[in-house]
Amino acid sequence: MKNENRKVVTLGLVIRGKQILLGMKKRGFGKGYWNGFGGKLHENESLMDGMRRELQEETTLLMNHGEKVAFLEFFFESGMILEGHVFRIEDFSGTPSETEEMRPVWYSFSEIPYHSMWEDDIFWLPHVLDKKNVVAQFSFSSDHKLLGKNIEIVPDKKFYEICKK
Ligand code: 6OG
Repeated sequence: MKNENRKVVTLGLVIRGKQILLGMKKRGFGKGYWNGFGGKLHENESLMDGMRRELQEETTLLMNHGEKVAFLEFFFESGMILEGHVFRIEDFSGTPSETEEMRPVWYSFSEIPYHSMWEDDIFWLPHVLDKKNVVAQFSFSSDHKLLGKNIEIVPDKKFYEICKK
């Protein structure tokens, strides 16, 4: 049975050498946090198409190729579950521009502003930047405090099997 509380979201990490493009979220869920780019899928949209659309809407960049690198589940006290599909995007065209939703800024890997990001990020993002695949679950209170976590670094083959499902 389809769980109406479960929503599928994309999260794109745009990477250029040892720098990552983060966006300051200007409105909506996660406002005031630096994050990757992405959002909920439209009906009948594939993950890849949703990722491409959100990246363009939020930064004006065109994604030429993206690789799935993490599968994250966020459980909220309200009962809402976000299923996050994380993409590493190194092949893109254009120059990032500020949009209504996001203000994009390049950060070097050593200067990522974890103190102004969702609390889960520090537990999985460093692994992904280190080219590992991550499968993780995080639970959050209604005021967005991290309550619990389970993080697994998964070898390529097993990750591929998980992603195929
Ligand atoms: P819209 O509501 O803008 O999509 N997102 C999270 N990202 C991280 N790193 N941690 C979380 O911890 C998150 N919860 C949501 C997924 C929301 C965007 O925010 C991401 C989407 O890219 C709870 O459609």
